[in-house]
Amino acid sequence: MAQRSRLEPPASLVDWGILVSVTALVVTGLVSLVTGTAGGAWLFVLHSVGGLVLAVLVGFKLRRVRPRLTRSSAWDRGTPVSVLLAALALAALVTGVYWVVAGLVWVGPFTLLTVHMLLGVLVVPVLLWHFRHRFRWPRRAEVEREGRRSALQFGALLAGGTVLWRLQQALAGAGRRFTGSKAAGGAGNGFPVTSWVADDPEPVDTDSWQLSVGGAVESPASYSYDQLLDGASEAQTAVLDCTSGWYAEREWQGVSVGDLLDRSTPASEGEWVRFRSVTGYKWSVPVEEARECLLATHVDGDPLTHGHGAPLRLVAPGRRGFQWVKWVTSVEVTEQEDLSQWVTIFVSGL
Ligand SMILES: Nc1nc2c(c(=O)[nH]1)N[C@H]1C(S)=C(S)[C@@H](COP(=O)(O)O)O[C@H]1N2
Ligand SMILES: [Mo]
Repeated sequence: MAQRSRLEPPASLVDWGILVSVTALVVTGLVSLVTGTAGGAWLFVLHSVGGLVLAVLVGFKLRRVRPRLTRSSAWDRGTPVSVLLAALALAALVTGVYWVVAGLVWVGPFTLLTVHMLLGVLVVPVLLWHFRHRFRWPRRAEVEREGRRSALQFGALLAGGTVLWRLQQALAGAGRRFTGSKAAGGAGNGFPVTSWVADDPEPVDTDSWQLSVGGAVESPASYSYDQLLDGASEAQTAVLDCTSGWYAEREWQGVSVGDLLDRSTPASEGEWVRFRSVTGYKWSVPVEEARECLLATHVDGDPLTHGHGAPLRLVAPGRRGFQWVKWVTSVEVTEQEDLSQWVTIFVSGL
């Protein structure tokens, strides 16, 4: 067996360290997708530091299991699963680190960050499958004998990861938001057109299109594009920050959702506002927050292009891009949050 370095915890604790860091990475990674305000910046830091810690632990682990992998006589039924898991985890780590260093890299229609996300999510079922073959509780004797020393080793790893993260911030952090997103496009409509999965409708005919305001309101209403433009116009500067890793700070012009709601008088039990696209794509926002949102017809003074959601798109400051519904055709006040939105965003347009 290879000599263990001073910084290396015993085998079973390396494995448990890997489990803890993978769990932290999956949870922070997923929650970061719905985090758009600076109060959640620590999540992104934790995710970066966790990734660096995992890289070191995986290094220890690979060194340990290499003899078992390279000798075919040592293979068993669990080995292919282990190899698949190692490949996925390494690919997730490499894409994550490369994303941090290189920024907006496109892989066909996807950004490298989206690829990283898919790899990271795939790790979960393969890890559970790996457990069916290899799961073991930590050996008690090992914990008693080396627990204190291991705690120090894990502490050193965390500290090392944090220093590396600070260094990376100083070297490659410029031009990035706390979400890691990089600025894309210059002004106006010049930023990437993105749909979450399959939404790609025909251009909406502005002459026949209508916006309906309904649900739990006293006076439902319906507006043509011209009627909307005639109403009170409002402008807001806000950042569209897509979870695929880019952002666009723009001035958006359109109608205030608060004004629209006032004109229809929401019922007192209305707690949520659901914005629905012509494609079925939808998202709900608490009514007080929705009042501060904008339904934009224009960006930087230019009419929205079709790809960006013409004739009307939601501008929801502090929320991630996927919640900025494009091609909006209905605004409904509801009593409850519409949780089916989590399915709809994946299947609308299919
Ligand atoms: N109807 C609809 N709205 C949508 C989407 C979609 O797929 N369908 N994609 C969302 C995503 S993931 C992002 S990042 C933004 C992108 O807006 P853009 O294409 O104008 O850049 O729109 C959001 N609104
Ligand atoms: Mo997005």
